[in-house]
Amino acid sequence: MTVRVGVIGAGWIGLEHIRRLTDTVTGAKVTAVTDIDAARAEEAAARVGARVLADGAELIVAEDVDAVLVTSWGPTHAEHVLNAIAAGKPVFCEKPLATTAEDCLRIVEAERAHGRRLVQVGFMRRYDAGYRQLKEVLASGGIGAPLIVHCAHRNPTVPKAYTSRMAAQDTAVHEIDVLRWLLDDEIVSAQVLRPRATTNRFPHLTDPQIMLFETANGVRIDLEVFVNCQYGYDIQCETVGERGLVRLPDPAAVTLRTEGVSGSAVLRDWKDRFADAFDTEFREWIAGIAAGEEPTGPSAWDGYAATVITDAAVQSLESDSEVVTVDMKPRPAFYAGRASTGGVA
Ligand code: NAD
Ligand code: ISE
Repeated sequence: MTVRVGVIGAGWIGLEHIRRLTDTVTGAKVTAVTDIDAARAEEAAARVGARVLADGAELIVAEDVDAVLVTSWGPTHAEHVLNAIAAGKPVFCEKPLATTAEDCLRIVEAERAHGRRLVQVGFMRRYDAGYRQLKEVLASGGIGAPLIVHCAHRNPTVPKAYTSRMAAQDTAVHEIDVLRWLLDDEIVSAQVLRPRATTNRFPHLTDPQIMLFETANGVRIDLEVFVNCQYGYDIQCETVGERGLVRLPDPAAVTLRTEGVSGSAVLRDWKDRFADAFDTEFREWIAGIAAGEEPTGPSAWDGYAATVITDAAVQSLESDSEVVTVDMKPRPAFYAGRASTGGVA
């Protein structure tokens, strides 16, 4: 069966995923595209022989659309995801699921009322080979109970429109999701500290930030978010357990010795760092739909949890580094009994 996908939002990541679904993932075909920028939609659709539809609402109910991909701006996600659930179609939504906890809960409630999982959120790190190895070590008890996690999320630079809140909402949200999954534990509090600021930042931006999280089991997480670090795109994650530690591998790269220096290049871009993870994420999503199965990737509940935790981090940043308790509703049994593991138990 070929899964016919309709894409809402033909911007940067929309185009990447259209290319991925067309060239890399077998069993998928992009049949419809919409964008509020009509020229973008026309161009994206023409490349893959899809048709252009007027808006998300029309695309979601189209007869030649089996599954929906939402890659529009964050504040528009909730409307499209709710429409897809109403139409009973699987929907893959790039992060964030929605920009408010209330909208995330509306999606959770709509999906529960539907009675079957339809929603998957684009937290692609669960599909990264290195994170999957980390997960296997932790789940097998290879280092004993995890106690402390040290992380860093560094980008060479960000555009001027990037705000201090986005360090949590746009950037740290990936660690928040992947750590909940890696540790199989819930984050219960957040605190954001402001170290000395880089002189390479824009005047409006608090950069770097140190985010401290605590989990229900008492694991302490420190995460450095530094989005103008200049030197490259660098993702670090090290978990210290009772009997050892396990560290996320750097992407494979040759070692170069030249001009008196030995070393390897650091990637510049998250698109390259997680390209394989995005491919795997879409292969698994499409294969599941083709087999008539519920999605196994990050769920609407995971999307809700990530939004509530990033809200707590933003509140801490904006309240002079208070420790903020995460105000999360209890997880409904509907999600407890369903996979949201990205394929790894
Ligand atoms: P972008 O601005 O390049 O593209 C968004 C596109 O959506 C634009 O073409 C815009 O015209 C269109 N659009 C906006 N509202 C629309 C609507 N209601 N209907 C149809 N089209 C609409 O942004 P982007 O960088 O591609 O990001 C899009 C989403 O993907 C964001 O939510 C972002 O957080 C997420 N994202 C995820 C990752 C990741 O690592 N998983 C990386 C980048 C972006
Ligand atoms: C971007 O929006 C992403 O989602 C990337 O994965 C992340 O690494 C980057 O910091 C964000 O700005």
